[in-house]
Amino acid sequence: MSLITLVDFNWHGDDRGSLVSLESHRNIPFDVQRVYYMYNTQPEVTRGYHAHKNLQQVLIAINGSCTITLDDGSTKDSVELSSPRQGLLLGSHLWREMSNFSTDCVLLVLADQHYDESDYIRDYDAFLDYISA
Ligand code: T46
Repeated sequence: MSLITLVDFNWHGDDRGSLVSLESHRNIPFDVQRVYYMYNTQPEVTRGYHAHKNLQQVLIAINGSCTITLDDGSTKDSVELSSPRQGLLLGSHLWREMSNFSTDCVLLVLADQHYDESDYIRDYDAFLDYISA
């Protein structure tokens, strides 16, 4: 089974441009508690290298593109995000890496929890121990 769950957002386009709306419990499957975004990430940089104990997120490349690789300890899957009309649903207990950022990439993230460093598992062996416990 693939670890990649993509959501296609409705968009409103006309001769003025395009608009996408994100709403909790409509096209975002949780209460949004936090929004953050990454930009100015250089193509040779890889981010992430962690998992979460209890966090749901939706990742959207609202400009440019990047690759997300997910790992549940036995399977690895990758997806390129390159559309502001599509989000990647990202649950807990998945090791994540982000790479191949285009120089113009803006990666927007909606999260269902406030920032909490104690929710992070930043060591891969500790992640394997955590999910097998
Ligand atoms: C994730 C992937 C997709 C904060 O102070 N508040 C925040 O809300 C976040 C997300 C980060 N930070 C601080 C913590 C670090 O000092 O910003 C710094 C960079 O964070 P980090 O190294 O965790 O960034 P990424 O890109 O490796 O991971 C981020 C999220 O942290 C993570 O939850 O799932 O994006």
